[in-house]
Amino acid sequence: PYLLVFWPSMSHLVLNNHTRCIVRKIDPSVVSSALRSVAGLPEVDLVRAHKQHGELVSAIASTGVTVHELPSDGFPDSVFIEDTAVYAEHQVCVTTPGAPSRRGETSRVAEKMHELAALDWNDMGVMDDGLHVAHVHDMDQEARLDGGDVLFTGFEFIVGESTRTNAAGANVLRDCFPHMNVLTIDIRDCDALHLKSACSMAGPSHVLFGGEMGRFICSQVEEKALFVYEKMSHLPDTEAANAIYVNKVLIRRADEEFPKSADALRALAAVSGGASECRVIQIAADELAKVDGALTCCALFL
Ligand code: CIR
Repeated sequence: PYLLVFWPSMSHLVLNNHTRCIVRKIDPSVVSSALRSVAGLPEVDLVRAHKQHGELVSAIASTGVTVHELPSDGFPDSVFIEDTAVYAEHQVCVTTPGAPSRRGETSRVAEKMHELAALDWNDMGVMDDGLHVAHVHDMDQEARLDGGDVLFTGFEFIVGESTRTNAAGANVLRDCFPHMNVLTIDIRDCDALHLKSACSMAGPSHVLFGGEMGRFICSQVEEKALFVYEKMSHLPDTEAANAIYVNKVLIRRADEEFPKSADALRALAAVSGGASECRVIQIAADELAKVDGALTCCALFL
């Protein structure tokens, strides 16, 4: 890996300039029919799930982005909108999710992306290059890609090859973003669903990892990444490492949900660009976590 001198400020620019976020309502069928990797956990409590999701959406809105909320369209997992598209630098790649039951989720998301691209992207005053939308299924019928397996660090993509995302999926990302490094990590032997089940960006040039799986991903990043990241933080709990950093706000799991990680979580704001610069919002999200939902999976930032 090598370090470009302008790298930290580039990452800062990318992570702190989001203007829109697309979220999706929770479908009531999440209780009976959402995919879940761990059998035997209690059922999702729909009332609590709505409350926690509402708090997350409010936290997202407080970062200054315009929030667009899509209907759930009867899909049990559609609230996990992150899996249906990847965005970076004016380019959207609508995915083909790995789970067959989730493929129908993409049409509503694609429709919204095309609407934004056609109608008002250029009015945002931030970008002058429009918004481009590509579809994985147009590029490779065999490719499978879940957005939860894609970590965009600001300069390169880190992609987990998982039970949901295949090598062809990572290749489509390379085609979609030809000027960006796409490194892959085989996580099929790990015990969480997606790459971002155990890592996320906690600030510009600051990657957060959690648990055993996080240690493995971290070692792979050190070996394979094109860039040296300024901070690599590690938490004892895998799930606590899934946080949202956007526009100088860190939205992360609540202290009381992960007492073992609480001290390290509290320290994050200080390293994510200085405590005064980074506002922290704690969110409890254990309801949707019963069906493998993390914080990042409920939002698509543009
Ligand atoms: C699934 O198994 O597809 C959903 N129950 C959970 C998806 C979570 N997605 C994410 O973290 N990106």
